[in-house]
Amino acid sequence: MTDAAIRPAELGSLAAHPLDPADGAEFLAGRQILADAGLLGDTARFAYYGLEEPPKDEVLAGPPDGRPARRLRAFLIDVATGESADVVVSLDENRVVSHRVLDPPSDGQVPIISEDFAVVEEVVRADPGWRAAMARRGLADVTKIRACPQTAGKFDEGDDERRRFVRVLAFRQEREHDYVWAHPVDGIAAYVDLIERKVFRIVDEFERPVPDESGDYDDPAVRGPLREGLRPIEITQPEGPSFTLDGHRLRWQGWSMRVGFDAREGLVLHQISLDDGGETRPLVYRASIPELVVPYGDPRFRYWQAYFDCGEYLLGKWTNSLERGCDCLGEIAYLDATVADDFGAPQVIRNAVCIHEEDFGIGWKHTDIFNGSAQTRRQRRLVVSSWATVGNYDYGFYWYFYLDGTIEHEVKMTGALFTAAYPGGDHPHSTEVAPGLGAPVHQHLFSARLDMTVDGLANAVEEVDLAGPPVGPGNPYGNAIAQTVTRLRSEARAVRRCDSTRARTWRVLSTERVNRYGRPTAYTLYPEGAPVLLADPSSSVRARAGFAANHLWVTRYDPAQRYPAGDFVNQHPGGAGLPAFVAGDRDIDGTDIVLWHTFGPTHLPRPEDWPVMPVARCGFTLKPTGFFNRNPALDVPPPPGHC
Ligand SMILES: [Cu+2]
Repeated sequence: MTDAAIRPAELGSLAAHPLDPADGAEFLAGRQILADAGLLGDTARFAYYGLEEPPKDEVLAGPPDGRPARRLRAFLIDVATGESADVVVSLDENRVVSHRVLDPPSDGQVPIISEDFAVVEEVVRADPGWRAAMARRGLADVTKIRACPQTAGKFDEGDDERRRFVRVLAFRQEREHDYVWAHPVDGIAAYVDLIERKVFRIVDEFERPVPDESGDYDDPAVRGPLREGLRPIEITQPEGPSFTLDGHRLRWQGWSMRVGFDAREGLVLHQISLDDGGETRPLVYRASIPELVVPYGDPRFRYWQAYFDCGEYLLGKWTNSLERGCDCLGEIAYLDATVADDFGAPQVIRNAVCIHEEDFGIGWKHTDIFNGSAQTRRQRRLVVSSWATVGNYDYGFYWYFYLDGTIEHEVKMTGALFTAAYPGGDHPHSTEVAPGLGAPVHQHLFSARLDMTVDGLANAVEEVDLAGPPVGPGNPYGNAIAQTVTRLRSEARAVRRCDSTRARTWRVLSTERVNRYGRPTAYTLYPEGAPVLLADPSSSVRARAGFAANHLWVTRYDPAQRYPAGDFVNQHPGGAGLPAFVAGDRDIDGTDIVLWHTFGPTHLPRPEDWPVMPVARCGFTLKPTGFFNRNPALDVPPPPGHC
């Protein structure tokens, strides 16, 4: 792409609020500032480009002149030299605000860029050593081998420290439509230096036959005949939906929020609040899933396999365009998203965010045996969702808002398993999912960043356990169940794990407001309690994904602390992010705090997950706990005409 193709739009930006995502005009204006500052030579690429959100106090105070201050952050890389920089530009002041050149051995590398994928395939196919290794496996025609670049992680590999590189696995694709995940070429990895554009090492440990059975589920011969008997389900809302969308501001049944988007985090929600009898009560200032790590448990030559889908691959950039009737049913409102390509040029993802409401079964119901009352109310929920495809997996991120004040986050995981040749026998690290085809065990560990504002900025966190105390004077018959409430007063003390044997939850409370019982208004985080990171404490991935070693972290709000594994995750040596954030052990009692919650499955693949995986779900729930004085859904009217 030539520079002439990229010009600031005539139209100007449409951003109306400081938290609105950067739009195309802004990306181009920022790009011009970077070009004028001499930072965009022919070999410069954007590894990240997005809104640099203003600090919270500025947003809450409102812009002094009524116009939001707009800044953009870019991670730039010179693909000829590898020099990378973290740059912030001010669109209002038309200048570069900060420019820091990275030192990759200590800072890490900027994320993978789109052109890396094409470069890698070209490089390995041209490499004589790799070609010879493939020929030995009977794969002489390298045009029929697809290269799958994987982030390198960080291991003690001597002089590789300064290289920007990926480790490349191979899959056979004999015909254009072959499903490559069915045909892994196992035992070999090529390490490709992305700057030198060459293979600098080949690890060739073993050879196994390439599994041959097709997994192409588009092929009727593979899929089999389609089942019959599914009659139509139509969802109609004759009076339209019950929500309103004004720019990025969404309102529904007392809920209010701003729907944002970022190339790294994907869907971001801001300023979630609830209207309670005419009063706007804040709950969450910002909610997102800023990291997702997928560490694999195969100890052989692919021991390094662990993807940080946000920090290394920019999950939001791979967001799908959704289709009404396929991805979302009912009365849908869509928001487009704008991301930047490698050259900083805006790319619009049409229908990136889906907003709709769903009937959700019974909300509450009671048949009273004494007064004869028989009442039923329907539950429904507002759904804000988006989907991203990162490599072999597809992830749907769903935020749900209910009539009773509950917030839920659900991730739906589907797509293709990452595969290898099955080693045979009963293998502890993988499952045979097709003849000779193995799927290694792995984890999907998400980090939710929940910048809480329960009835204001002054919040605190309590851990609540439920257990049966031993028989004694206070429990003579042994039937007692008691709650143990522990205030988590500092960051170090708030590094916690789930305990499902005690129904452990974490309560975020206001230190300034009480309910009619004199107790703090609160919301409670209900975790699922799946395992944290299973890698050994001495492992590289444990150092780099320290956040995933615990279910809960609480930090004092700091606008610079946005990413649980740190700003530059790719090839980072470890220790960044949450472990570093809490090292100062700041006070978190009665102040502006951020909750970080690790969740997600440990996935031992099943044959039923092949060739495409049925959606698996994970997530967490936030429920009002004395935030209201009674059931807030008592005012939901009965279903018209039926009950
Ligand atoms: Cu999985």
